[in-house]
Amino acid sequence: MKEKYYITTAIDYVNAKPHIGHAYEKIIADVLARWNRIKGKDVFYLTGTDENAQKNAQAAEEAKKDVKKFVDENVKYFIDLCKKLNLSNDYFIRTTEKRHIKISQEIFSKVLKKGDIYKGTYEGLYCQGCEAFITEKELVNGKCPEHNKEPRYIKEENYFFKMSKYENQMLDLLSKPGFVFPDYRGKEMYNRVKEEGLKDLCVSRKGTNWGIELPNDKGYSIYVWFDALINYISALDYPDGELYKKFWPADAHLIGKGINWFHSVIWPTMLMSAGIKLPKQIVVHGYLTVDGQKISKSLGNTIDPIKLVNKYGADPIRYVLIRDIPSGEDGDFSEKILTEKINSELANGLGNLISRSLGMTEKYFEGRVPKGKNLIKFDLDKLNEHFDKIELHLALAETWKYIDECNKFVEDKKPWVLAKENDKELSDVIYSLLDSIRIISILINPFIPETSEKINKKLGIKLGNYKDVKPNLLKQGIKVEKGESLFNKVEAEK
Ligand code: ME8
Repeated sequence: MKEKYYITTAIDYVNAKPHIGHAYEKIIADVLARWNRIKGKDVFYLTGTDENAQKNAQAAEEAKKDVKKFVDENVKYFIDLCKKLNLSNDYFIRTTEKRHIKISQEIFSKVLKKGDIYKGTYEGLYCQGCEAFITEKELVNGKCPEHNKEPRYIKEENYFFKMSKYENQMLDLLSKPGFVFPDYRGKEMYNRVKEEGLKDLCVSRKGTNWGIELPNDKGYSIYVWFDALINYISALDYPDGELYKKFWPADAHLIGKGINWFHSVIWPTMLMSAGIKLPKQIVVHGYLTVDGQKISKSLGNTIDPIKLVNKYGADPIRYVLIRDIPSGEDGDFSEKILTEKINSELANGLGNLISRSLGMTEKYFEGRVPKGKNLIKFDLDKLNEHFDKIELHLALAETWKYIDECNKFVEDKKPWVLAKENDKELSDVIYSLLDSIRIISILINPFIPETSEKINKKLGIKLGNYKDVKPNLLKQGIKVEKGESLFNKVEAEK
C-alpha cells in the first residue's frame, strides 16, 4: 500500500481579502504536498476558511452587510487565490459547512460527556483580532502586540474546558523533539506551559448570533478556535469517513508563528480529551513583512496576492517566496526583489538554459534527442536532506545549483565550436543538457509547477517522479520543440 501524507494549512479569517502572508503559507504547503506526491505518496492537502469568528461578523456589520452574505463574498477571493496560485489542494473546507457544524458539536458533546467541560464565570480581557482571551502580562503598552489593539474587558458566565487536566501529558509531548518544528518553537511552548501552567480554557461565547450553537445550551456558541481546529478532521468526515480512516493523523499542520499555542497546546488537549490520535507534527513558519514593514491595513501595505499573480504569474511569486525566505524564519517581500529574480534566476538562469539547449537540438539534430550519455551530475541525497529538514529555500537553491551547472557546462563545452569541427562529443553534450532538463522538470515541479509542465511539453514527455531522478532515461529520437521562452524579462521595480 502507498504511504500516505496529510498536510493542512491554517484556515483563514474572512473578515478581509487574502494578503500575501496567506499566499505564502499555502505555497509552502503546496510545495510539500507536490514533493510528497513525486515521492510516490498518497497525498491529501487541505486548506480553507475560518468563518464562524466574531471578527468576521463585526467586519460584516462595519460593511453594513448580512454576515452570511459578506462571508460568502469574501470566501470567493480565498478560493480564487488557490486557483491563481496553482495550488494542488484536494479540498477547500469552509467552517460554515453543515458537516463541520455537526462534527464540531459532536466533539463538544464528547468532551462534555467525558466530564471535561463545566460552567463558570469568565472575567478578563479579550482580543477580537486573536479571537482569544489575553492576559495583562501579554499586553504591550496596554495593547495586544499581535494586533496593536486594546483588548475588551468581558465578564460572562461561560463553559470551560478542563485543559489543566492535561498539563503533564502536554509537558511530556512538548519535551520530545519533533512534535513542533522548528525545535525552538516547541521549546517556547514547553516553557510557557511550564512557567504559567495550563489553565482551563473558556470554550463558549454568550448571546452571539453568529457561530456554531452549543449542543447543550442554545444561548451560547462554541468558541471559534474550538470549532476552527476541528476542521482538520471534519474535512475528512470524522469518525467514519474513508478519508479519515486513511489520512488521520495529519503528518503536518502548517501554521504561522502567531497561532502556535492554539495548535501545539490547545488542539492536542482537545484531541486527548476526545480520545483522538494526535497529529504527527506542527510545522511553524515565520511572518512576511512587506518592504520591511509589518503587513497591516492601517499601513496600507496589504499586497493583494491575486493582483500580484495577475501581473507576474504564479510561478515567479512561488519561486521568490520560497527561495528568498529561510523556512521557519521571518522574511521580507518586495516587488523589487521579485522583478530582479524574474530577470536573473528565472529568465537568465532557467529560461536561457531551456531555450539554448532546445535551440541547439533544433539546429544540430533536426529537433530530435541525439544518442548520448548524460555527463552532468546531480546530488539527490542533499536535496532529500533539505526536504526532510523542511529547508525548502535550500532545496530550491540546490536545484538552482544544478541549473547553473548546466549553464556552465554549455559555456565550457561550447557546442557551437564542436558543431563546426564535426566533433563526436556534440551528441553527448546535447544529450546531457536535454536529459538534465528532464530531471530539472521533476525537481522544480513542487516549486514552479506550471513551468515544469511547459518544459515537459517542449520535451514531449510526461512528468517523471522520484525514481526518474537519475541520468540517461531520456529516449533517443524524441522530437523536442524550443517554442516560446519560459519567462519574459520584466521592468525592474524601484
Ligand atoms: O489565524 N506572514 O487566521 P488568519 C505569514 N483563522 N503568515 C501570516 C502572516 C504574515 N504576515 N499573517 C498571518 C487565523 N499569517 C485563524 C487560524 S486555524 C484552525 C485558524 C498566517 O487569517 C497566520 O499565522 O489570521 C495563519 O497561519 C494564517 O496566516 C491565517 O491567519
